[in-house]
Formats: sequence, C-alpha cells, structure tokens
Amino acid sequence: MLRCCTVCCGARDGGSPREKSFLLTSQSYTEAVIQMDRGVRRLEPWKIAVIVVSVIVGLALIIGLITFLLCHDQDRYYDASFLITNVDYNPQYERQTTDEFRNLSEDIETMISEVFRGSFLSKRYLRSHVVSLNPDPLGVLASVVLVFKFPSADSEAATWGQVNRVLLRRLKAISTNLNIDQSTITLTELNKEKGDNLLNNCCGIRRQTSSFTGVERITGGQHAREAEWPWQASIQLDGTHRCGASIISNTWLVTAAHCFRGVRDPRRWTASFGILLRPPKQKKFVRRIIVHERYGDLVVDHEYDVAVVELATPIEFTSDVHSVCLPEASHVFPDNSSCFVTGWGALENDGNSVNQLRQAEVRIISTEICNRRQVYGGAITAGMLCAGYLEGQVDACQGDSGGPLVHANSRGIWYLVGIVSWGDECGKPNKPGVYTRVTYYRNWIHSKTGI
Ligand code: 4AZ
Repeated sequence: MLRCCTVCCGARDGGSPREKSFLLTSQSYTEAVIQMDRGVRRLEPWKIAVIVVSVIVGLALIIGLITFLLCHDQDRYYDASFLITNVDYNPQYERQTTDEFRNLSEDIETMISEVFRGSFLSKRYLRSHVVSLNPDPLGVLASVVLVFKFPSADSEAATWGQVNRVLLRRLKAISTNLNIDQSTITLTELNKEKGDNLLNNCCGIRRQTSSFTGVERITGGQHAREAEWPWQASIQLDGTHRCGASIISNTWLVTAAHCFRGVRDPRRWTASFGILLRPPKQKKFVRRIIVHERYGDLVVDHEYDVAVVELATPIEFTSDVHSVCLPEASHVFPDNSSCFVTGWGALENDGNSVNQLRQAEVRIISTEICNRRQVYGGAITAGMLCAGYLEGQVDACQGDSGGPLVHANSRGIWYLVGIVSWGDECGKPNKPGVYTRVTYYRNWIHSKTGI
C-alpha cells in the first residue's frame, strides 16, 4: 500500500529522490499513526473537557432546533360558510356595527365555540369571528373566520380534515337555536396573509388579550403592550406629539377639535402608529383636517370638540395597527360600563408626555351625577360624557386629548365611546375626565368621512 502526502512522506532507501520525498510505505504510515496517537494521549485534560463540552452543546442545539421545528405551534385560519334557514335576512346585517349584526354574530360565534370546545380540538381552537352575513333566498349565508393553533409539523390536509370532521359532526349534534343547512357547509383553509387580512380589516378586533388587574391610571398607570390598542394614533405638530387620535379607517382618524387650536395647516401635522412614539410602527402625512364647524376657536367652552383627519396615504393594516368600530348613533352605553382610556399623556397634571402608550380602566359616570354642583355643576352637555371615579386617581391627562375611550361589547369587539376632551386637572376627586360623546357626533363623522 502506497500513500502520499506532502506533510508526512519520508524518503526510503532505493527510491529516486522524487520518490523518496513523496512516497510513504505502510510501515512509516503506521509509525505516523502511532505518533499521532501519542499526541492525542498527550492532550491536556482541560482541552479534552472543552472538546467534550463543545460536542454536547452542539448536539443539544441540533436536538433543540429539531424539536422546535416539529413542536412549534402556528396559527391556521379557515373560512367556514353555511346557510342559516330559520333567520330572515335583515338589511341591518350589511353593517358590522349594528345591534342586529352583533346579536346574530354572537349566536353564531357561541355555536361555533360550543362545536370545538366540546371536541378533541378544544385545545387547538382559538376563536371564531363572523365576517359577513349575506342575503339568500332561503335565509342568511354566514361567513366565519376560524383560528386554530396547530403544531407546524402537522400537515395542512390532516388538520383541515380534523376541523372539517368536527364541524360537520358536532354542528349536527349540538342543540342551538340556529337551523344550519348541513349541505351548505364549506370549509376553506386560508393562508396566514389572507386570514390576517380578513381579521385586520374588521374593526375593533384585538388579537392579544389584556390580563392586567388593579388600579392604574394614565398618570402613573400601566404600560400598554403591542397590539393591545391597535387603533391608537399620535397626532404630531412639527414632529412632536400633541394629541391622541383613533383610527376609524385606513385613511381617516377621529380626534378632538381643540388639538388644532391655532394650527390647522395639514402640512405641519403627521400621525404615527404603534405603542411607541419613538420609534413608531408607521408614520403618515396629513392631507386634510376637518374641525367641527361649530367648534369656537376663541370661546373657552368645550362644545363640538371633534375633528376628523384624512391621511395622505393609507395605513397598512396589521394586527398592531388597525381600526376601532364606531357605534351607531342610537347606541346607548349604560352608566357604570367599564371602558379603557389610552394615551401618551402626562403622568400628572402639567407633566410631560411619555414614550410608551399607557392605559387605564374607567367607568362611565351618569350625566346626572357629573352635573352635580360639587362635580361639574351643569357644564356637561348632551355631546359630552364623564368617565372615571369620583374618588379621583384614575384619569386621562394633558397629551391624552383626542385619544380613545373604548368599550368591548359582548363579542369582545371594541367600540369608540368617547374622545378625551377636558377636565379640571387630572385625577382630582369629584373631577372625572370629560369626553366628547361619539354617538352624539356619529352622523357628523359619517357626513365628513363616509364612514
Ligand atoms: C388636557 O388638557 C386635558 N383629566 C385632558 C384630559 C383631562 C384634563 C385635561 C382630564 O388635554
């Protein structure tokens, strides 16, 4: 056996000088191996330990990566559609914000939850959301987005089969006040982009649920997390935060008229989105500012404190940035309803704005109580509403103006109840926050934006 290498070849008797320098007999090869073996044996213990640890860490990383790829869960979206035969179509189903749409959607979503929560897919089922209710000669055609969490390794065909089987079997088995025509049920898998788009284009949906407890206020309160209040916008004058605002479509925001006191030139205003002022998730130029025509610039009262802002280019809706629902003009939010106010406003009266969005839970206070002599003594008109606590502490403050006061309905859809407007300082006893009442200006908002 002859082997050759430039490093370990040795010259042997009887060969040409060239052969001597390049050929290695089996004997010298064996010697070389023995030498190497001695070299390895001569390795110091700490070097061996380093090699062993490196090999173990490498293996652990590879095993971890494989496990992550196989066991990592991913959201899967489906569109389920079916015909409901015992409900007559009502033109109010055309708009997602009507009470009629909400009531029927709630029944459908409760039914779908019952279907999956009582099945072996209960841990995989996340939510269902009715996206449209369409007319049909035999009733109402419902289209529902279903969201599940499945391990990435599970094949799409297999998971679609499981969802479809449970839907068909259990819709027949459970008792519900809706008659579903079984022959019309179709289930289509949506890719992530399509599923996200469908949900992000629905108003008032929050993908991440809040779990905070206790008392908090924007003055010293709790930080908001990404995607918790996706409709929140910051309105900025010459690049500096001035007011909050709410996204009501991809090109329109609603805010307070007093934010534009003195400066109405749209070229000096921008809007930013995402929970941080710096850096924002998105930023847009302003095309047009429409302040309520009856808002008096020079009069120091707070009537007609509403404005809409048109953006120069549309917002790209994502789960972090999208619209809130506007209530119908006729909707009544009962006194004592729990709401949330959010903003980058001051932590205390006359303080500075903060960089990360804050949130606080407040309750609607009746106008009757709010107009009492010791509270606002009759200053609260039909276009305003009070929210907070008579004990004080939890409140909006300067810089929160124009921002949203929102309430989640029984489907978990968020509606704009009020616009931060005014108050006697911040968090004082008997001086709750005063908000522009959105239902009162609902038709005005529609007349300016078409929304
Ligand atoms: C303001 O000046 C302001 N406490 C906003 C809200 C409240 C008070 C003042 C409510 O922008």
